[in-house]
Amino acid sequence: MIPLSILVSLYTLLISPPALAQTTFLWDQLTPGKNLSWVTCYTTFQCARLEVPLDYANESSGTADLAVIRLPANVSKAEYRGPILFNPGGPGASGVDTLVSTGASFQVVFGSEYDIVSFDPRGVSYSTPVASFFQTDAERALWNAGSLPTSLNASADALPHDWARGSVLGQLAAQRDTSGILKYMTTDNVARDMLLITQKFGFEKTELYLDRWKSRYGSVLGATFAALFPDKVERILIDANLTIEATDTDKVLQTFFDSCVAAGPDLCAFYEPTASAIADRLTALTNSIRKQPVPVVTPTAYGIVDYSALRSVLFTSLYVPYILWGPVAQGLAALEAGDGSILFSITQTTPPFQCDCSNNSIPFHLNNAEAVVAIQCGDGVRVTDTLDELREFYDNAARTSQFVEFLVGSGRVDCAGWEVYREGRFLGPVAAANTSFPLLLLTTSAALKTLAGFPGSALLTQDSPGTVCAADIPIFGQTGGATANSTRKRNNADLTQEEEAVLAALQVIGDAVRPVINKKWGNQ
Ligand SMILES: *[C@@H]1O[C@H](CO)[C@@H](O)[C@H](O)[C@H]1NC(C)=O
Ligand SMILES: *[C@@H]1O[C@H](CO)[C@@H](O)[C@H](O)[C@H]1NC(C)=O
Ligand SMILES: *[C@@H]1O[C@H](CO)[C@@H](O)[C@H](O)[C@H]1NC(C)=O
Ligand SMILES: *[C@@H]1O[C@H](CO)[C@@H](O)[C@H](O)[C@H]1NC(C)=O
Ligand SMILES: *[C@@H]1O[C@H](CO)[C@@H](O)[C@H](O)[C@H]1NC(C)=O
Ligand SMILES: *[C@@H]1O[C@H](CO)[C@@H](O)[C@H](O)[C@H]1NC(C)=O
Ligand SMILES: *[C@@H]1O[C@H](CO)[C@@H](O)[C@H](O)[C@H]1NC(C)=O
Ligand SMILES: CC(=O)N[C@H]1CO[C@H](CO)[C@@H](O)[C@@H]1O
Repeated sequence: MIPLSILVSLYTLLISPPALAQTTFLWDQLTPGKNLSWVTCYTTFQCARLEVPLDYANESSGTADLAVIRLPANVSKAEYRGPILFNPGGPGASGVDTLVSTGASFQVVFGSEYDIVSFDPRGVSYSTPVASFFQTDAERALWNAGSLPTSLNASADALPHDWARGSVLGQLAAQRDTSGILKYMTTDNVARDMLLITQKFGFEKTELYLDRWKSRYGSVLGATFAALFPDKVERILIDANLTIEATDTDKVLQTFFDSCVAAGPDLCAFYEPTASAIADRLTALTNSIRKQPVPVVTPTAYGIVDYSALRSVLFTSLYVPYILWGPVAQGLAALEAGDGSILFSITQTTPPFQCDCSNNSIPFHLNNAEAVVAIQCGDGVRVTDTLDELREFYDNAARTSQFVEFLVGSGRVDCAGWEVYREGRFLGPVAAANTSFPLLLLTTSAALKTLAGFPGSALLTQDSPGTVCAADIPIFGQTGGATANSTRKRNNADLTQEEEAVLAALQVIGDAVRPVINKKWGNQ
């Protein structure tokens, strides 16, 4: 029997962490150890804290303690097939929080002969030490509030402003990194941790499965794992590397227009008889919103739909057409009529920050913002650009995409002030002479470069904007309203009961990780 552990990296622009997991288990009361000693947690799950070296190249560098969670297999020992490792992507998202809400569905999809396993990556959430640049939740919320949303084309000073904020954050991070965790949060170390977790289950080889949620980071993590440990790969399935490249965004937007025309006025609220008429209508609306933002006050929330908000909703929707294009079309039509509430509700999926000022205790759990920056900046080559150089970079990139305003921020502009880098971090090439089993990539876009790096791998393309096959469900097949609901009509006649159950479970998973866009970092 093939030992199997699978990495599932679900894409999120950012995962909105289920509130449930924060309150119901006290991780700090678990004793970390070099083995996985499980205790019951979150009712049906088991939790353990695993000690890992901060620096795998230097055992005296100290340790980090990973929060590891599993939904145990429910079969006899003979039928047991090992762990399936799930990484929630981001980077910076909590695997624990995500698994608590999706574990049961994963087990339906993969089968109860597997342990469904996840973990908070080093520096993230319940793993300690935690990456944190702020001393209180209120301090963090105030900083983040100043950075939303983030079109670098919103005004002439948007880019310099973003650059300056990145510089503040970079200095803050360096100054407040008392635990020294930051430079060890790189993706190569996360890959090493995944292998160690697999080994602690008594398995040597890993099967990686990266889910269809277009995770640029998931793809990076999976490919890094394969490049570092080609002989530890049982199989890797990278499902839909939908890194939307600069040049792709314009094509995907065109598909939005084309699909809207094809769907007709009943299903697409922003319908016009031709794609170019829709494009013109959108341009007119965008120009009008730039001049005059729309205030929104609902019984539960309030805010502004301005140029940045409109552009970021559009941009985000390019990644998840099936979920957001219906509501976005409705939102655009309503916005034209002066009602910003639908578009606002798409951006505002989490409740506003409420300060419990009586007790600002650390360590922080919701440190996603810090984790994203630490991993994203720390992974890369040091950015030494001056503001003039960044502007030039932006202008060049603008020639390839009309959404460059969201594409060059993270990783380039935001990292220009980052100071904490680890010598010897993995900088590629993301390739391996021969993995111990071919990679399988399910994708809608050019993953060909990756394939070229891994001889013998295979590519399976599936429908989505930009490719050839027919969709099994129309993008505008469902007018879901502002609340995304991926329960969609399919031609289910041929499905068995078991297939129906798997489909339903996949929809639960998809809904749990659908993107939220009212956060500063990670929208790439
Ligand atoms: C961890 O598990 C291994 C293998 O079961 C065992 O040999 C070792 O003693 C354990 N270590 C600790 C610290 O419990
Ligand atoms: C290993 O880590 C220790 C503790 O941080 C440090 O003192 C030592 O210089 C490191 N060794 C190497 C070879 O980097
Ligand atoms: C994902 O696609 C991008 C762009 O086509 C490519 O650069 C990257 O290597 C791909 N990664 C994987 C893991 O397929
Ligand atoms: C603050 O919260 C921490 C952790 O939840 C708790 O241990 C501590 O007792 C609380 N302090 C006060 C003053 O409530
Ligand atoms: C910025 O916005 C203006 C007005 O909407 C638009 O014409 C221009 O193409 C945008 N430029 C970039 C680089 O995004
Ligand atoms: C790649 O690895 C497989 C299995 O380990 C082996 O059978 C094959 O000969 C290798 N191919 C190359 C080109 O090294
Ligand atoms: C989604 O839509 C389906 C069918 O319209 C409905 O039965 C279901 O309750 C909805 N789910 C949510 C979470 O709104
Ligand atoms: C083999 C095994 O572990 N079976 C268990 C699966 O789950 C049911 C319900 O929780 C238990 O009753 C079985 O013992």
